Amino acid sequence: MSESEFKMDDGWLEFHPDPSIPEFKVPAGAVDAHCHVFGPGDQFPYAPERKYTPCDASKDQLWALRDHLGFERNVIVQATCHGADNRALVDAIEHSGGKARGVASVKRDVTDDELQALYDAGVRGIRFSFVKRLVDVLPHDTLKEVGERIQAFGMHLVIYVEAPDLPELYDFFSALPGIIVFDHMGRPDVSKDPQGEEFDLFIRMLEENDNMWAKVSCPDRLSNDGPPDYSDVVPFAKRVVEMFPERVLWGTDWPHPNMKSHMADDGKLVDYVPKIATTVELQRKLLVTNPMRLYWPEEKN
Ligand code: 0GY
Repeated sequence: MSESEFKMDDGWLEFHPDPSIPEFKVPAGAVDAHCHVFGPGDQFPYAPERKYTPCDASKDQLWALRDHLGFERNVIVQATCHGADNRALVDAIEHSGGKARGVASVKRDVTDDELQALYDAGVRGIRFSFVKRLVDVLPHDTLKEVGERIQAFGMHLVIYVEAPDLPELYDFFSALPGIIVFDHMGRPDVSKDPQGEEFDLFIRMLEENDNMWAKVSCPDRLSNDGPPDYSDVVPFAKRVVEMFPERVLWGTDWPHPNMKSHMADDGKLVDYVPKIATTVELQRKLLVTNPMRLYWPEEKN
């Protein structure tokens, strides 16, 4: 199918209709630790404040992709297009047969009962976006307050931020409690040097804060070289995987919301994994041990 055939009216692309079967066989028990469900919009409406409208992407389509790629579990992450309405996310987790857990978004006035209900449904993380094009207000105060409160629930923070904004947020993030997961390695500009000043700051933050984790996901969002190799992103992700093998996660990002440049073939994204995690041991940590430790800690593996 050509790109134009699955391009939506507003320019955002729909997910790949026919992803390839990956050549890389993921280890048994692998977790796709960053993916989404969207809508369906007539059942679970998109947030009025959203900055883009995604294509509907149902839980059943996500389970089909999981099986197609050889994964066993999913961590479903709330994206900004659903705002703090986590109903689609919770519905998916509750219908996953225990094979999915979640990362939700909440407002500052979330009650303890609501946090407990999210936990009981399978939510283990709360996400905050500092990506300016996606939110109306940067959530410093909410993050600080909610970040403290979720510790008692056994939940962790997930932060979406872009590299140019890290210098001014470095001290703020470093003072936050508990585990903090950074989406997509803090979105480095991969036209820069992977050993250069900008990415060094992200690396230094993880070195200085052993409560911080990174998702080495989304080469398709970061790459200028593009598919199928995403070769310009490889040295960035490889560096993180090798320096912090116990604190990295990976996910497809299906259905790749808000993408206009190209739509990733999810099978080829899986084939990217052995380029950044080059040994069986690193692959197992990235895809199994680490996400299980964070999202299913009660299951020893
Ligand atoms: C974007 C939009 C989002 C991205 C993600 O996981 C993601 O990459 O959710 C969002 O949160 O709405 O343009 O990066």
